[in-house]
Amino acid sequence: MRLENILWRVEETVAVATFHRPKALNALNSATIAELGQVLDAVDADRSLRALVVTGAGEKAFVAGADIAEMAALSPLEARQFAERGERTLARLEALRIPTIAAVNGFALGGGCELAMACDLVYASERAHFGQPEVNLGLIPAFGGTQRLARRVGPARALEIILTGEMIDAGKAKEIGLALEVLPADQLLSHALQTARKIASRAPAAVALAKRTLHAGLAVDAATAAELERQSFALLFGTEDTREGLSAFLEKRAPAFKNR
Ligand code: CO8
Repeated sequence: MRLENILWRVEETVAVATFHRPKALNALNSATIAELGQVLDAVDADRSLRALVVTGAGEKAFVAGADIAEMAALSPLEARQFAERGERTLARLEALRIPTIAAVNGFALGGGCELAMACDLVYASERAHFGQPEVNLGLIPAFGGTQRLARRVGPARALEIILTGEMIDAGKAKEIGLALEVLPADQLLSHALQTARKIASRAPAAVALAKRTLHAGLAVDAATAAELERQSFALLFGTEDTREGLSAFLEKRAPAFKNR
């Protein structure tokens, strides 16, 4: 992978993608969105990976939004293409086989807040601020923000955040369910990695199907969702790891999952 704006590292079975554009508070320009696409390709291709942590470089920002300087020059057609590429890439991130954790270390605004919400779990540092400030720029969220925020915090809170364009701090983000936990800045990444490693130690097919079933279920009616859940549950009985997990419990030993 040739990446300039995302730092990429793998620690055993956990990958860490760190957005790194110091001159623009890690804002997402089209090159960075394309690089995120490459990162997702790499995750898809590496079956040994079990979790992905997404964070921002530096002490100030997670990702301060889409790149405003780049957006200022867009025609309507180009703006549509930019929004489409961003939205599709975040939809791919959301649908990734392995769980994803956003470690929000600072400003998560606009496209940055949308990036965090495309991750399964969101942890925030005490320094984090979230917001959808697009209306201050004469814009609206366009990387899925209106929909994901409404689903995470309810339509009324989402509208309050989107229509005022004001930031909320980490404590408020936790109170409304946008962040799961607030951690001291120096403990954020280790907490995210610890959670990632815990997930990585569980049966991989069960983890992947639990995620997929939850997301698929949210898009359909309750009866169809229940049927999807039953099918996923049944499917797992064809895997060695499920047999191993059940036997290990009965034999009072730790399971040794092999991703089979
Ligand atoms: N894009 C480009 N550059 C940025 C961005 C950004 N989003 N945010 C900050 N920067 C740059 C600044 O211009 C500044 O550059 P320079 O040093 O060259 O002047 C540098 O980063 C540092 O920023 P500040 O000096 O402003 O730092 P402060 O600590 O004073 O303020 C803030 C920090 C509050 C985060 C402030 O920078 C800010 O308000 N940034 C913009 C946040 C924002 O509005 N984000 C939303 C963008 S819109 C969006 O994301 C829409 C998504 C859907 C797009 C659809 C496309 C069609």
